[in-house]
Amino acid sequence: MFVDSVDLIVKSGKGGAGCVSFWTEKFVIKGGPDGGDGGRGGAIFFEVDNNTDTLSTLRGKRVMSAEGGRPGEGRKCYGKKGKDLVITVPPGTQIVDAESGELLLDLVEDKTKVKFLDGGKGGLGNMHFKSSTNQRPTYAQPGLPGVNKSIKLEMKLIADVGLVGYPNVGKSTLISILSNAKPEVANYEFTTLTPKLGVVTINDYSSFMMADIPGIIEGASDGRGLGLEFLKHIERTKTLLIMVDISNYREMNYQYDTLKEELKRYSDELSTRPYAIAITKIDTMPKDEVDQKVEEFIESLGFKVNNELKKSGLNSEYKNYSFAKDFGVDLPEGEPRFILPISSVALLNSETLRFALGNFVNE
Ligand SMILES: Nc1nc2c(ncn2[C@@H]2O[C@H](COP(=O)(O)OP(=O)(O)OP(=O)(O)O)[C@@H](O)[C@H]2O)c(=O)[nH]1
Ligand SMILES: [Mg+2]
Repeated sequence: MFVDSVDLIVKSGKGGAGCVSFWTEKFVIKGGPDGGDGGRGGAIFFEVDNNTDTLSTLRGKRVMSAEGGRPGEGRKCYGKKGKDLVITVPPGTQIVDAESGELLLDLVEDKTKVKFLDGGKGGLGNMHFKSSTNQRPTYAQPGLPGVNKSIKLEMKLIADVGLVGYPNVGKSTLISILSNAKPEVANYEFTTLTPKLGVVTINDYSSFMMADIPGIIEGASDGRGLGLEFLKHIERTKTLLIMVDISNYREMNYQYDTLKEELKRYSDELSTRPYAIAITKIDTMPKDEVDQKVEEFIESLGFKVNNELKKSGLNSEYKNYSFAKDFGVDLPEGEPRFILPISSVALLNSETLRFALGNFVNE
């Protein structure tokens, strides 16, 4: 199962107690105080590591504590500091206060290491309490307690492109031909139950991350299907590739409209995320029919097809419908970056899509 939320109690270490001790030596009758300080308790750190991709290693752990500091000793010896506890998490992990729900840390960048809880301070030994009125203090400070905190760790996927579409439209098939990911592909709905990341290589120097996400259906923002679980995952993708299936029993306009609607109902921010559209499975009908359907679809959305561009189409066999930005004009709000008919089985326009997405995410 894909673990994306874990409850934990973390405890930083208690400080070691200060020591009460007096100097003893042959011929020294009443030596002064020489009790050393206790060591500081271990702190709790979080560290982001790209090589972990789930929170599953933390699953089942209820409490994680750092070591306490050692008590001070005589002869002015300090107690040893408690060992820090470093908790490794994948990028995209948020640490939320379990009681208040407040967001405490948002860990995104690889290698980030943040101190979350300080260890308790060690107590001062009695050597600090000598004064003219009290030359033999029998008092030393206790160490301060560590801090306990109930937290919730939540992981959200980070990807450059998130694949958004109804179940069975070919999302997993697309990621399997463009990237190194090998997700399960099958001819039924909800094959994909957990998101998968894949690296799409453009050339030796450039690549981007694509996320295959479970299918979304109408009502997802109310929790239908995999619902909110799903929407939570795409929140962290930089761009969206909305995939509509030309051969599906659901009309293309219906698929597109509900997808946009669900995104919008989930959050305003998601609905304004830059996006492009892929029309999938165009191998299932003759080319003329594909062209006609695609053009009808585009016009029904109120986007203007530019005939010049339509023909040039990035040397693709099927037309690439590029929009205003290619002329250096600002993209009108809500307009897709491009609309590209594809087939992942017959490999139509799949390389065109690879490069078009590459340009898109690098903008
Ligand atoms: N003819 C044709 N079939 C395709 C194409 N892409 C995918 N399929 C088929 O469509 C079915 C569903 O493909 P998946 O890639 O599993 O679809 P999905 O969108 O990941 O589905 P869920 O994980 O259920 O949301 C499979 O039987 C695929 O072989 C395509 O370009 N052409
Ligand atoms: Mg799938």
